[in-house]
Amino acid sequence: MAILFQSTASSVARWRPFLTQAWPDRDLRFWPEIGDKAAIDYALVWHPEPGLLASLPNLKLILSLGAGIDHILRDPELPARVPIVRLVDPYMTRAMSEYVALQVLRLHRQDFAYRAQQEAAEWREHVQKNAGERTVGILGFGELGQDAAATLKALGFDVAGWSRSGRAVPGFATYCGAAGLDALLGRSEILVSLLPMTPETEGILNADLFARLPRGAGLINAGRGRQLVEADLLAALDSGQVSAAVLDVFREEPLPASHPFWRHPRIIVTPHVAAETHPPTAAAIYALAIADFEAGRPVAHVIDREKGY
Ligand code: NDP
Ligand code: OXD
Repeated sequence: MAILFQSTASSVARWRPFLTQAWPDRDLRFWPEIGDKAAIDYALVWHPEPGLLASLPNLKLILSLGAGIDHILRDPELPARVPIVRLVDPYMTRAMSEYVALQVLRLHRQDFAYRAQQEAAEWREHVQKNAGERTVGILGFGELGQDAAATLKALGFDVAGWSRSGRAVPGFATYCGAAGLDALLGRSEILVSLLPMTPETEGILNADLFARLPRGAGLINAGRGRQLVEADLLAALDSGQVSAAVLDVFREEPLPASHPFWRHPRIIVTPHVAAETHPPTAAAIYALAIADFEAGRPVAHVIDREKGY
């Protein structure tokens, strides 16, 4: 009954004490020293190499070391029968809301313009709206999107969300489908993407979408890098259709040093840190998931492979 932890070497060192505390009596295997594969029942993984999970003949549960599970689903040999659990951790959710609030305020308060003016020692005021006069549209209105929305609402912003189902969320206008996306984009001066990576969301942040935003809108992408068509963003920044962008996720990570985003005056790059997995709280969540599984209770946040998130 062993539990495998697979991630980078630095993550193994960071997680080891918390996993040992969560399961003092279990046989824990830390990648790459995994021992007898047949003994492994559970696997906690981040970007597992293709074929690894299929090579564990008695695997019962796959647990993602993040909220997203695209890093698992990309494996063509992924065992079809094994449930996949994604991470929903209030600690991480709050971290994402902090990030979104910081970046929305940066765009709302015209921080890009004032930073550029400081470089040029230029003293010049810009007309400033109040938060209540600004709509923030959130693509992906799930765990992270809804908490970010509540945080922004507390700051006074008008917030609306777009999701697959369009399910009602008290206190917010919600949209779904192509017509709903159109309606949301039309009113979003700041657009935040917190979408999971699926075939439907790949490339969704493209020229056509930017054209439907109010002119000069700001963009924040903390979902996944492959959702953004990078050349379309650069063109939209050049034309002024998008005034500035804050990007936390990229098609290629780490973002190559030669990438134009690093030096663009109206792009802020953060290195996929909007909401990092937090080992102390996450370890307790994984322990509960495995305990529920072993007791025959329903396990929370098992993903729907059909939907892809
Ligand atoms: P959830 O599953 O709780 O929410 C996903 C939301 O996206 C849901 O509202 C869902 O709709 C909506 N959605 C999915 N597909 C579509 C679609 N095709 N069209 C419209 N809406 C869609 O996920 P989380 O909020 O926990 O996480 C979201 C993503 O954030 C993760 O998958 C990951 O990619 C990213 N992330 C990034 C981090 C970072 O540090 N940058 C950290 C953590 C996560 P519905 O409500 O109808 O199901
Ligand atoms: C996640 C992430 O999916 O950090 O949790 O991107």
